[in-house]
Amino acid sequence: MSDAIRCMWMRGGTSKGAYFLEEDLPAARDEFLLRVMGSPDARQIDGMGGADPLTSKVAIVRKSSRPGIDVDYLFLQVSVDQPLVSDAQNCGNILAGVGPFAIERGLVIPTADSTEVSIFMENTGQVAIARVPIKDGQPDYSGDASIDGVPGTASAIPLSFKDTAGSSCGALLPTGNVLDIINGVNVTMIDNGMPVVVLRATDMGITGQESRESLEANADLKARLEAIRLVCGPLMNLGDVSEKTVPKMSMVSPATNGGAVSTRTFIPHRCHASIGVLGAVSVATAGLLTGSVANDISDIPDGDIKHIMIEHPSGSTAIEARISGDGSVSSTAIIRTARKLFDGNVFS
Ligand code: NQM
Repeated sequence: MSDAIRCMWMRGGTSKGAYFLEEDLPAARDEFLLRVMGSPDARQIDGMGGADPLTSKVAIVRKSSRPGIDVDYLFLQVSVDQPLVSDAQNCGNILAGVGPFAIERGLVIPTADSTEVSIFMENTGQVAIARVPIKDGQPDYSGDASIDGVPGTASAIPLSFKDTAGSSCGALLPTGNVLDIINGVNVTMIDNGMPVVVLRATDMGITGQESRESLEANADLKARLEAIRLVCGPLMNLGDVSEKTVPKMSMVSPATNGGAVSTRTFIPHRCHASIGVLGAVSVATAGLLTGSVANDISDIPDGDIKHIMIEHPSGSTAIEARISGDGSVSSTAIIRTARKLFDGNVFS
């Protein structure tokens, strides 16, 4: 293959990847995407991928035919070192680039100085609303918002989510329990937009303040996490997860920088440099649930609109959670930023 395919490279939140219009993709899609990223290869030397799961991501976007929805977004994770392209998870960071991309490609006509883009997330069948700042009829990427894990500032793109409970697992608590014991370890299996197994860091023999590098070098910890994950997958209605990137494994400990809780998250075989958007929403939700492994160590603010700071190796991520009368989370929101990095043709 050597065809030129139209592609935009964007940073979305704390991730980076290739954005395509669905109509531009060849029929042998997965084979093409593996060639584009340079997978499988730990260094992705023969492709555009950044040798990290967070920079080996793809968004496929098309105009939506669903009532009230502007665009449909399919997220694909291209494995770095295996010949795998997976749609088994969503990505709230790459989502941050979808609104600007849709405007850049003319799928959404911008209005005034900010435009709302409604996005159907095909991986989980749910809707997100992105508010994209506009200048001179185009997305305005420059601004003064900063997010931990990304140097410098850019314009804020608020993302809001509704009805994310049970996105992939069918229920917020797929086992019906707020706490289960797997391989002798207390866990909370939860899905509020991203399937996550929440564990206490101390139960896994770490403090929860270690660096990404030192956790990735801890072979014993990684083996224990993976053994627990493989048991949790079927219990979370995800089937055999040995070749899936869900559930994520988030080890929690008390916050040390004024946040609600501190996290170290495996996604699932590399430790996240920060934490995924929907992963953070799921961990924040676990912190709200009495009896979960995160509840008694999370410092949750009062009120029906809560700003919950999830600490991670690069700083923290603030989640806004709206609580309904019955105490459940009715909607969540987060500020992300995005940047157009390249627009042109990619070759396979
Ligand atoms: O949880 C990484 C990321 C993600 C996913 C991952 C994400 C989310 O940081 O919504 O954004 O967990 O694989 O891009």
